[in-house]
Amino acid sequence: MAELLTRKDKKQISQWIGRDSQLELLYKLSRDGMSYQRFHELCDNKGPTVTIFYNTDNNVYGGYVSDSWGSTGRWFSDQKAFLFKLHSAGNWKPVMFPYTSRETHYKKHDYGPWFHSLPSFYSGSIMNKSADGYYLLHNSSFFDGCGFDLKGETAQSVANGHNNVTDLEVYLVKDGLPDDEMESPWRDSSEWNSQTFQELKEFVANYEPLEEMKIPEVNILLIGQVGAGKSSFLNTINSIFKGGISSRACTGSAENSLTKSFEKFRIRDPSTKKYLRFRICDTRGVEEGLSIKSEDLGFILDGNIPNHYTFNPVEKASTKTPGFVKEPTVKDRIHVVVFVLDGSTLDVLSEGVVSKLKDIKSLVVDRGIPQLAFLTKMDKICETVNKDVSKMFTSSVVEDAVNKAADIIAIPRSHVLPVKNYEKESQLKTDINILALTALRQSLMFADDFLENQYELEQENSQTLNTRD
Ligand SMILES: Nc1nc2c(ncn2[C@@H]2O[C@H](COP(=O)(O)OP(=O)(O)OP(=O)(O)O)[C@@H](O)[C@H]2O)c(=O)[nH]1
Ligand SMILES: [Mg+2]
Repeated sequence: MAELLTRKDKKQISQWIGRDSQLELLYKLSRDGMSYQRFHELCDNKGPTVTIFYNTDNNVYGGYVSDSWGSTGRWFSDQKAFLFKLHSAGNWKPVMFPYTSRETHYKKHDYGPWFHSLPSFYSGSIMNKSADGYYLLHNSSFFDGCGFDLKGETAQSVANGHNNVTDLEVYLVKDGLPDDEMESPWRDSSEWNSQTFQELKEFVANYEPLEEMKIPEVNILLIGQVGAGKSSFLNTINSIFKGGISSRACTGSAENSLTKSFEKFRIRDPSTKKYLRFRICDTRGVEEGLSIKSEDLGFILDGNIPNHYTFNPVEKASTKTPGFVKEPTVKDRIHVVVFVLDGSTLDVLSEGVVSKLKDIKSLVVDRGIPQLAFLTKMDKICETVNKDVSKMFTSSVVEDAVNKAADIIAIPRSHVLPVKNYEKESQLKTDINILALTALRQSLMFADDFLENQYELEQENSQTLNTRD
């Protein structure tokens, strides 16, 4: 029977325990029954365990003990024990409640896994499954704060005030590689070596927009939530070509978007001193309230907004805006849109921001512009990637985040590219370069697809005109 705990949950628990751990399912209420005998048969003397409760309101919470369960009939005190919550009404909201004082858990032959503040079942409380298919677990002293620091939370905030569960699982905690590292990659990638880097760099350096369209460069628009790493991506690409860490666009964290204007950056290849044949267009971030306006965005996509235009949070751009391009041609337009998403905040992305991103997406779709998503800050969600960026495509945490981002923007998973921008580094790193250039190469290829469509359209239109003549 399938385990309910996700890889992300396991990773979080492993981080709280403080060492790389694998979790192996020992006891499962829905499989083994509400039986203290089965619980002790399967869990006694096995080693440290984590117990997870899944309540009927989609709250997931539990407890960890560093010693084995047993049947000796007394309370134990474990300073390494902790309680926690993982999901609140279906949303991932992990909080750990550390040990404070006194005893932490009770080991008796006719009790299930039993913590101070978090009981389960014992011989006097065992009931059958309810008619609705859930299990009524004991709930006196439930999250009353005894033994653990609940950080202001209560039974109400953690579990909606009740301990009726659809399941309960006990996992053995074993030392070992965190199981976010997969044996085979979830996406094929090139070798992580300097040859791959050079090939990608050459592709980008030699890129030319579709010849027939006769435009100097393609425009790649970066759009996304405030602080997602749009400006940092531009800096990352610029650093790669400059050969050292650079900071053309201002980056950092601020309550509202740090980038206030529309900037169409060009990048120069120092070896040829020539400008590369694309522009990376940086914009103000999407946020609730002072966000970039849909009308402004429509003008950007169509090529009406001039370079260096400063977004006005209260007034949208209009034909009276200085420099407004009244009759934009294909060279002024946006040729590919990249949604830049912060991979470390996908779970807490506000509904307001998600709905703004969806509005933007429909503007892009209406115009037939290809779309991609760059998922940044992968180093923040996966320790393995933080230590070694080349583990990006064997990290299950990254794969989960990519799938989630694809769902949010509603684009194919293969169009979501995980990246790691330069931020704390003082020197260039081949693996980071490979990721960023892979993302850029994909954007250029998509831009060419758009140009190809435009060219075909132009051809068809001129044929129609010729036939009429
Ligand atoms: N760890 C980590 N931090 C990143 C990454 N990308 C960006 N950051 C950091 O995130 C913060 C925001 O980055 P920016 O590039 O300014 O974000 P932005 O999307 O341009 O934000 P606004 O202009 O304010 O809308 C900065 O402190 C960056 O250093 C990344 O891949 N990993
Ligand atoms: Mg910015």
